[in-house]
Amino acid sequence: MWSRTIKNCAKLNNVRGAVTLVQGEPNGPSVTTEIPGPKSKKLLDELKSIQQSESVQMFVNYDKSFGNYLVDADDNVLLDTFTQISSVPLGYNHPELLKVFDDQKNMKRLINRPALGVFPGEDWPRRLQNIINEISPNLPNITTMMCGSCSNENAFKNIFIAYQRRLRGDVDFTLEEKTSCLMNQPPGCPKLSILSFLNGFHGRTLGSLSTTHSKYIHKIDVPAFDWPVAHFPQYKYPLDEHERENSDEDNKCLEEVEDLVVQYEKKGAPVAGIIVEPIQSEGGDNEASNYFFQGLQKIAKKYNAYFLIDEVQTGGGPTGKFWCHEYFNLETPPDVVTFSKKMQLGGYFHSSEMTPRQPFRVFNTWMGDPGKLIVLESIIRIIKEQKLLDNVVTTGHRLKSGLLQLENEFPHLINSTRGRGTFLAINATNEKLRDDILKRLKAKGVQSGGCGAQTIRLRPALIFQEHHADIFLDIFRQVLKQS
Ligand code: PSZ
Repeated sequence: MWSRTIKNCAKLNNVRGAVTLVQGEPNGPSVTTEIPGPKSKKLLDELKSIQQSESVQMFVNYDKSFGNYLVDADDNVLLDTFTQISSVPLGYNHPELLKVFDDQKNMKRLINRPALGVFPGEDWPRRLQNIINEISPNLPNITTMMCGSCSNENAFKNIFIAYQRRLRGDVDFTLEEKTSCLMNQPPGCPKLSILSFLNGFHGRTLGSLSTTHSKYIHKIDVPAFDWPVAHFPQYKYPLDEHERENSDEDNKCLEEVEDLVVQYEKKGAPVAGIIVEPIQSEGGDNEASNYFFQGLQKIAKKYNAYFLIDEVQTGGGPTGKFWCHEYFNLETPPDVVTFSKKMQLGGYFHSSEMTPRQPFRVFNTWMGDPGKLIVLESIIRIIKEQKLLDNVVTTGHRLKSGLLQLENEFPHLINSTRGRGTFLAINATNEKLRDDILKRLKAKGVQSGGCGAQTIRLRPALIFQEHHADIFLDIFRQVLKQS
């Protein structure tokens, strides 16, 4: 079946005449068992005896998966519009990435994983500088980490450290600070806070979890910091028909942010930082206007709070710009931009002011991974060579206009198409219908994902082209017709 679909694919590309970004992809999805199929179910039983695995949807054959197509253990071929929770930039087994570790020098960077904070390789400064030159959102410094949560977590620490230094000046810590911090007490452990938004998601480690407010199951039973939580704008769609209400909504949310900042200052837990996603992803693909983000940055500046934009899910190109916040026309870069997912390793870009003055304050054993950074270098090269951001914009137009068309055809089932590039979403009229649609899309060979209460989200790879969009839209229409 596999070789047959590959042959068909070559024919299809000739017929359409489109430039194919990855040669040899399957022609389209093909599903021959229920999903999970018998092999996946057997593997699931095995895994269940070892660990909690209720979240597993299927087992994947990572040898056969290719381009935009995921092949499961039962040889079902699925068009992947979800890409491992938005973390696969160039699809599966990209031929150029497969070559990366043929190079023995690269292989040595992979197998000799250093404690980067103490024994970085001789090539490390050059490699980091290249990454900054290639993709930094106008911020001169980078701190590498492992995952999205630990990037935010360490960025918070970095913000608190910088905030306190600004208050204290460049003088030594007092004896009282040094002794009180060992007992988790002020003044060594000051009462500072990070302001975040309802429906935001910034990770699951203890600090980042205090800024995550999407689902109760992520948080329940776990102690949280008493940090301020503001409402994120909830827009009415289509945007051009609700301009006044949506702009009122922006102002209401901005006022609340400012009120909370003042309130927490009075309460003795000043806001040292504001964290926000450019598009709230886990919380339902909620977008906000440039005006809102500009206003947020103004408030941050007015009250000396650092402005952190979490690009863990939006970063790396899926919105059509490398960083989604490039759309916002901010008057200066944010103070911190965190990343992970499509970037392969975690970390954050930041201003020089944020760099701690003493060693070992933002630190851990690995602090990132040179092996992953080398993969990222190739990813960035391919994004540029193949103009993949242009592809995202082109495919995004096709997908978005297709979704709007479907909204018109099935207004009783779906509404509120939104998003940028191929980072798109649409609401079902209720949660049950949404779950049902996702299930039936999968049965017809489309792997997609949900977020928020009733949203279907699209997170394809940057190599998702118009012909993939057409396959998706066609199957989506079939599913809606049967609803
Ligand atoms: O259920 C989960 O733990 C999920 S599902 C999707 C994510 C996590 N996304 C992770 C994420 C994110 O989308 C944003 C905007 N910020 C931080 C994170 C945390 O990244 P990880 O999962 O790498 O720790």
